[in-house]
Amino acid sequence: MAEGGGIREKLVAIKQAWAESRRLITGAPDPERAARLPPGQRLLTNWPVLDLGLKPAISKAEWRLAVDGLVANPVTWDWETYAAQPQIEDVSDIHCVTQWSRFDNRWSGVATSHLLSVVQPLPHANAVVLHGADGYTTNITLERFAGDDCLIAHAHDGTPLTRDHGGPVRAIIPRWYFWKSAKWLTRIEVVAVDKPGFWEVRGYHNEGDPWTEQRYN
Ligand SMILES: Nc1nc2c(c(=O)[nH]1)N[C@H]1C(S)=C(S)[C@@H](COP(=O)(O)O)O[C@H]1N2
Ligand SMILES: [Mo]
Repeated sequence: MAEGGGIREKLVAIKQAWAESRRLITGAPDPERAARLPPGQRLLTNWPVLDLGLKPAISKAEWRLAVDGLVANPVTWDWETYAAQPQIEDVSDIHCVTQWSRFDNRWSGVATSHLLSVVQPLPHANAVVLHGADGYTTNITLERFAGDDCLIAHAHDGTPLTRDHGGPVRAIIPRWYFWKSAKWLTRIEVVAVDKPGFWEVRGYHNEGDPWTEQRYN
């Protein structure tokens, strides 16, 4: 009985420790995860689809990415040229202005810093306008666009981007709200004077930092 009593004590101690750490309680505060969730956001594990109701169907064969405006070396990449560029992976969190966030998205594609090194923005270039094949546009400062977590992405968690999520290629700008991450990316316009995009002219903030809730202006 002495041994059985010892086991019982251990089991009680384990469960007591669980109670102290609030183990198994759904929604128990997890400081690490809470610190990653910007104010006013809730965490999802699924991945909602948001767009203007128009989802262009673009095959890899017909897809082109034009980079023009204030650059020394404008380019138009077809799929083969894009795929031949150095590829990177980056894991980042999505924060949508409609209050959902999704952690740990693994993006594959070409670093925006690499793209900029190819096209060589001119000294008076300050911002880029990303154009989607659905007519969508969004603006970002050149400095933010050049961030080392920003990609021209073709895959998410190892799977080619679906048409719903902006395939074959979309922008990923992790430190801003997700509306800055243009889907069906076909043109990057480098400009001197910031040019508000589709949502930016409709009341969304010109920047979009989730941590200071730059949702609307
Ligand atoms: N081309 C294009 N890109 C877009 C949009 C759009 O309507 N068209 N919507 C933006 C918004 S508001 C969000 S929240 C995200 C949604 O991306 P998802 O559908 O992959 O979740 O795409 C952004 N990029
Ligand atoms: Mo959005």
